[in-house]
Amino acid sequence: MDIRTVATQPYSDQKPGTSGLRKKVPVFQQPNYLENFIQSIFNSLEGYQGQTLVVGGDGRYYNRQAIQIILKMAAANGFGRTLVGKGGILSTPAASYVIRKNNAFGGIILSASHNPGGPHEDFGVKYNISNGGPAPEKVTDAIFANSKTIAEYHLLDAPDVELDQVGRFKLGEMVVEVFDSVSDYVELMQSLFDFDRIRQLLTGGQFRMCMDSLHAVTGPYAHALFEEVLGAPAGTVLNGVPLEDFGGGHPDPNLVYAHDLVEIMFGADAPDFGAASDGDGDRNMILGRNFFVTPSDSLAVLAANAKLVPGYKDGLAGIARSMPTSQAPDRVAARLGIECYETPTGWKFFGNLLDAGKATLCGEESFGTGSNHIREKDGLWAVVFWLNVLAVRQQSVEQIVKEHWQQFGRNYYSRHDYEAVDAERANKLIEGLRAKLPTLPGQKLGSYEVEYADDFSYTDPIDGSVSQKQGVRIGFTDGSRMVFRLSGTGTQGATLRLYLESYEPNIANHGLDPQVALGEMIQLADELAQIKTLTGMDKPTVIT
Ligand code: G16
Repeated sequence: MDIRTVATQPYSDQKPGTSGLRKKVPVFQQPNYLENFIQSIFNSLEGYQGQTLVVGGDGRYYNRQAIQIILKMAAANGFGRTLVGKGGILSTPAASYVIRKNNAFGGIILSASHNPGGPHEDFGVKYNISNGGPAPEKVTDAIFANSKTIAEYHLLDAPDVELDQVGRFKLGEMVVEVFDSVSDYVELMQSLFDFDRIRQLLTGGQFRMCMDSLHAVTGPYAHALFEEVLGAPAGTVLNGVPLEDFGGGHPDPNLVYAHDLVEIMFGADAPDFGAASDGDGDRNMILGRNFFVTPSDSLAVLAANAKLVPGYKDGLAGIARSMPTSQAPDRVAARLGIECYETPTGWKFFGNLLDAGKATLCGEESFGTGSNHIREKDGLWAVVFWLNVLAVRQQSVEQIVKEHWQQFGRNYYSRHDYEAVDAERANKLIEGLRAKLPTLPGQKLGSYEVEYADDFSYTDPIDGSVSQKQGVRIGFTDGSRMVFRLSGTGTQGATLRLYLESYEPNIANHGLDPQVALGEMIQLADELAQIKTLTGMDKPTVIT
């Protein structure tokens, strides 16, 4: 078999975003586009000769074709072994675990996460390092730099690998192991949670749950975990067959896109517990009967109840949350006497804190929760964590969250997304805000007084690396905040995200709709940033 060196021209748009390179499928299908990016990844790495690479994706359209190309390129570039999920499928958390468990050099995960899939929808490529987590900025910067000067790539001329059969194959000098990651993942969950107690809850006849896999990657994992191992009745997992186009849906676990589940959980005779996860299985949404748990509250509740769960019974080293996530977890950390770290948006920023043992639980407002068991957020892990807490406390989701608010106060929270905005207008909006920042502190805005106004900058406490311009934040003297930033995961125009938060210590005021509680802030944000005028939109496209 021959290694072929192919001459190529650089593309100028291969800068990885918040979580890898995400583009429409036809962009990836341009001649040499995927190959350039993969070779740029390899070119930015050192010392991988003979080492192991993990490869898999969320099963979306173009997953299989991309995997064949990546395997042939890995073989031509000198990797010794690749571990590939059966059928090309690996959830992002499972990939992180497999990298760690096998001491792999790294992994390539193919996913555009919660974005739709299909011939004209989204695809993505992300490189994870040996700790199992997304590559930090210094690596993604190097990949981008390589992509701008690339002149050739290497590919093995060989027939396609059989992806649907578990086994060991040779591709040139490289060994390809196709394996099924479901049992590994179930074992990992078993090592952290009290499966006996959860099984009692799920088989006791009193408690019903519903898990919506949105026709994405978690289907096989969820069937095995909830129905086969934990004893929940067949049919507990909805939309559990991964499809290349996610059944035409938007595999994003929020109140807008997980509408089947929302109808069930807010309908008559609703189950006690509902959950959904996203395209690649790292996000989660938690619902009780007629009750939505915001991701920020979910992190805070899990942290406050961690001692009830075997894997975390010895306490937490610290908590970490992304900057736009609400400050509810900070209150729990303060009560527990541990640190709460505030990082930029992007799971990659948690990696160093987890590796250094500074944080045990991490979470983001964008429906991501996870822990030091791997280096990615983990949708099903969050669901099992909640089940463990429910099994021990024998209360409803709503009771648990409301008691939490009684103890810690309620952080009202909402995110307003304005999707597919003209990129120039979106940048103008952010630039306009940046220009106003120096004048804001001390100013009265409605009934609020600005305490600070800045563009978030983060210095990693472990390696000292600095990440600037991570979101415009305006903090008020009563602890309320508004944050503006542009998404780094979209593939069409720009997405403006407005994050709003206010703190309410008084139990008597805990029953408001967040849009009402945050009403004045929403108004102020529009006046300050001229959102309606500059986006040309009357209202957000998605509110979570
Ligand atoms: C990715 C990142 C998350 C981030 C989210 C939203 O999640 O891993 O850390 O919070 O994108 O990012 P943005 O606001 O820039 O769109 P996922 O699930 O898409 O991989």
